[in-house]
Amino acid sequence: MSSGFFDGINRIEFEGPDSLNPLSFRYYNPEEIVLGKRMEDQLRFSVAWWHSFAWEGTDPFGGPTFERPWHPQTDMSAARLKADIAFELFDLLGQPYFCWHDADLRPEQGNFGDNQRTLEEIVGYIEPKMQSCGTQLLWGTANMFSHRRWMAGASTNPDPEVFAFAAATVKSCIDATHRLGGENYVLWGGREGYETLLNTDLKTELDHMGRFLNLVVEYKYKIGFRGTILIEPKPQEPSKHQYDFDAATCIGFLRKYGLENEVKLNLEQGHAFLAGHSFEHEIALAAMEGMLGSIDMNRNDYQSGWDTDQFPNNAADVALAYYHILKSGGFASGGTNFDAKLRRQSLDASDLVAAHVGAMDICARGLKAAAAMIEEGTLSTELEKRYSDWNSPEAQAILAGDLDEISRLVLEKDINPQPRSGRQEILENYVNRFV
Ligand code: XLS
Ligand code: NI
Ligand code: NI
Repeated sequence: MSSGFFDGINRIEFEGPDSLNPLSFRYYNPEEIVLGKRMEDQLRFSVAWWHSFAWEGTDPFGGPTFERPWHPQTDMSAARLKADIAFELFDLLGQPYFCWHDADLRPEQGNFGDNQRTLEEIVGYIEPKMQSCGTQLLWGTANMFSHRRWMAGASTNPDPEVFAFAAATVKSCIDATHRLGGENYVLWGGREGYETLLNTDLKTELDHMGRFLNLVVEYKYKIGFRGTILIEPKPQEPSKHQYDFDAATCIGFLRKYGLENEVKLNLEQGHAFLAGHSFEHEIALAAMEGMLGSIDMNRNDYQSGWDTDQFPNNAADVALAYYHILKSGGFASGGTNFDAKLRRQSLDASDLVAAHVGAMDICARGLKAAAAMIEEGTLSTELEKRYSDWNSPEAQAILAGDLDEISRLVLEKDINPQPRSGRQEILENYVNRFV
């Protein structure tokens, strides 16, 4: 029985690029084969429970704007109604995956025992819905940043009781993820960082964060959870500085604490932007190290300097992200999670549907463009050409030499390198043929 929230909206169908129906897919055709796989299996779309259902439309200056039937979210009957409506959206979109934080699923109870009990209760409510709807869990995670107990960090908190509370909370969330067949488990450390170095012992905090992550990995094996553990880089916001600054910082952290073969990265477009990187930079770097796990596909506003979490709508940006994902072999356990929220004036149920439809379509366009660039091959050929001089035995001898030998070689052969074009505009023009 439907809740009526989406009344008047039918299941979204693929109608092709000429369709004028705003609630249809023009590019996302789940069955179409892209680089040998169904498009749905390449993209692995996921709806984020927090932005789409838990967030009430607040901003730093204003209260809730949405007034959904399940607001305020203070009791378990609201949590169940929210779940009913979430699955109605998954059905409308034909959504293969979703993601949650514990705090999105059920109200905060104020103590660990009740938090764990109500989480189990709502997981028991969701489980049969997943079976009938066919939507799977991409990842679960713990919200260890909203409640005031986390204000000075979770695993990096100076108070050992907060570390313990965080460990117990993550255990309950991995248990729930495992029970629901989740394919990954995410840790994003919004409060794992600092406001001021004046009160912060960097070494103690980082060592505790490293120990915490090792506890998580040990527990994963203990219960036989087969999903991938992911951490999510972000440079700042809400903390002034966050330890998981960007992909490179996270990779160094994982190596330091012996986790480089156990943990991968969940990369978010808006976070890359905040770190002063492009999204494809973060993806290419993680992929190069074999640590690309999953992506949060949203965008930031170009004029405001914070994480505005908007739905993606730029085919060119998205195409370059998927280019690097496909180049690295595509997603394994990861997927494309829309960690994106409506604008707070977008009040209608149709806005929520349209946001996802548009995002899925733009990602499908980007994916197809990326696949076409790979199949056509010019970018790869150009890249190989640019480095091809390194293939000669003389060039390899340079890498094997010492500084004395190399300097003799430069003198003997009178080496005097002539700069060559980087061909950037030609390559950019090439990419624009596909997007
Ligand atoms: C916040 C993060 C968060 C994580 C999950 O900026 O993107 O939503 O994805 O905790
Ligand atoms: Ni984010
Ligand atoms: Ni995210």
